[in-house]
Amino acid sequence: MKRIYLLLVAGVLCGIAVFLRIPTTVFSENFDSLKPELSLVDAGAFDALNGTNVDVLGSGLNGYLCSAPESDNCVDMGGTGGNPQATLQSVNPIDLKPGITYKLSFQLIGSQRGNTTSTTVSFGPYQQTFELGSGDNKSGIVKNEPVTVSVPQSAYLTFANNTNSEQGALLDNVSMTSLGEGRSIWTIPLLLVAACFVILFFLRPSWLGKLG
Ligand SMILES: [Ca+2]
Repeated sequence: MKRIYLLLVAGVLCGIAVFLRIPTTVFSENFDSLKPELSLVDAGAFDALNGTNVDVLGSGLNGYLCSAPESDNCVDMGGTGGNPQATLQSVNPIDLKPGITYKLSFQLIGSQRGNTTSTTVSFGPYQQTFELGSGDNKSGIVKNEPVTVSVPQSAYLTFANNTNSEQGALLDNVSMTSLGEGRSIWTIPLLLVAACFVILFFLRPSWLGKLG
């Protein structure tokens, strides 16, 4: 066996170990732990801003409107009474760092009640407006939309209803993961194996010969 191969293998293993990353969940809300209720100024990990309100729909309260792919509870971006034109914002800002890819997912579906809705989603550099027909359960389904920044910033995730109506788009399954911060569980084992190859490299050639 050529000894230099040992170093090459160790180098490759170290490279894999250093670049191996796992996604980390930085935000997650499916509204399912909330009690379905009308005219709420907060909904789980979100607050309704500026005196607006939302409805949490679910079992016993129009839960049938939370159509697939949504499930159990969802949020009606048009609240009830007062100012129903909701601006729903994450309670806490999320720190965004350069070099890390944040992947945003959420489900916005049409009102299911005959009217068209418009909802703007903002998060750091990401901004998108979704015009959804009543039964449109596809156009507002966003999965793993990558968001990156060039300078560090702290950003709120915001869903803003653009129409003054009590029948808004329906929101569910909001989540965000970051790729680039969390180490894989394989990192340490890979580094240990690489270290073994380096040790073999420094063994005396006569010893190594006995290994084949
Ligand atoms: Ca839900």
